[in-house]
Amino acid sequence: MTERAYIGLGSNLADPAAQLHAALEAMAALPGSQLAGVSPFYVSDSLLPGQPRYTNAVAALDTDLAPLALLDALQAIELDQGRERLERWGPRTLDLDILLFGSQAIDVPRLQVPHYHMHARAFVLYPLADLAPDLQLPDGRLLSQMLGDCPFVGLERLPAPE
Ligand code: ROI
Repeated sequence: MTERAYIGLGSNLADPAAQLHAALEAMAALPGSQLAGVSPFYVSDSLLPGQPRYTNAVAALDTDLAPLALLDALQAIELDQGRERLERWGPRTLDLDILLFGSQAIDVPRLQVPHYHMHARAFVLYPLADLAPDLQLPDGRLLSQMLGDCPFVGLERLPAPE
């Protein structure tokens, strides 16, 4: 069955915008998957002090992959783009998070969907709303409500590339 997954992308090392573009190309090439949309890119300070600023975006991916197969594929893309897991929450060349997977709620050790922290992160919610303003989470929460609780502060929306 094809499901629409929303993937959060983030990078704060090694030309972050180029990292995001390369990741989008790799995601578009995944088996049984089609890139259905990409938000604008946003730049913001790291939630942790002392790190370079992050570039973030959200992509919509229509995929026949099962959730854990998609997770494997996204982690392979992260590794391929030089991600090293030096420290938890450390700076990274590429972070790919499954935010939503259709209307499924998933809670296994490797994967929790909806992503736990998305409701509090402007750099996830605003690009997600660019793609799907009327989205509803599996538990019934409306994206529009979550936006109301998460001000657009410190986010800089980059102009669309040519
Ligand atoms: N801060 C921003 N702005 N964007 C991120 O993607 C991001 N990712 C992280 C932490 C370190 C929590 N801060 C972030 O993992």
